[in-house]
Amino acid sequence: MESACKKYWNGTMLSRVRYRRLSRLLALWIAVSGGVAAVAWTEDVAAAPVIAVSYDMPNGNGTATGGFFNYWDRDYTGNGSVAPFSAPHTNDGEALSGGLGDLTDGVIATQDWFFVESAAGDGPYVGWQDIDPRITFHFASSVTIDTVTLHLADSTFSEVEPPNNANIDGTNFTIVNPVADVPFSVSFSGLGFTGAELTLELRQSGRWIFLSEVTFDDGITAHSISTPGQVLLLGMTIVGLGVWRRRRSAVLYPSQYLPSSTR
Ligand SMILES: [Ca+2]
Ligand SMILES: [Ca+2]
Ligand SMILES: [Ca+2]
Repeated sequence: MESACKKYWNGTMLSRVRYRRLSRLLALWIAVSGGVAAVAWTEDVAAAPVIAVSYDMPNGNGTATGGFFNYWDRDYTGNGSVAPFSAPHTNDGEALSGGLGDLTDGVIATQDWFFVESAAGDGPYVGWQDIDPRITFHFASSVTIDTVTLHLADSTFSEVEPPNNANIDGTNFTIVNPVADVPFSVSFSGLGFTGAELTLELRQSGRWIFLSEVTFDDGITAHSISTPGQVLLLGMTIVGLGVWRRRRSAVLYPSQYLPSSTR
């Protein structure tokens, strides 16, 4: 009879009650480990980009303003203020509105302007010579923006330098001219902007401003774990809890104390 009430645990003979207690603790450990590992498996996901649906600004300048090439937003999809109004937009400084172009096409210039620009005016930069460009970005609805990033030229030719500062939605930010004269990006974070329209104004240092892209992100960091990891860890937790509950009942009401008809 005694052997029916004993179990072996790691080579040691245990009473059924102790065995169930131990297995209950093991089940609880598995369940808790699953939950803890699920938390540990959680990864931060980068803040999401915010996409503009259009922007308005003065077109870039070119040979008509003394440029070596033409630095227009030539293929901008909206309207120009000078006939024939649609692309190609080949008029220095004309008002562009209602479209997208070089500043939001995902192409970030990594080379100095004289390698990538041309007389055709379809290079990746927009260049302004005698204008402090005021650029108004429009979004499909009210958005949250934490960070604005500008992708600018900083040329070995001193005629092209970063702007002195950027005014974003009424707040001024100083831009330091990097020591290296190569294209670079500069980000302004902690903006706390909410709205459907954001204005960016660049103030010249007295040189040409060359800008190839403007990006926005919402600064909201999401948390996620991979799907296989979720399934595995959730499974561990459920199975562990299930076994723990069964063992807990068994320990509360050990079978030897139950009427023989229920054993
Ligand atoms: Ca671009
Ligand atoms: Ca261009
Ligand atoms: Ca520099």
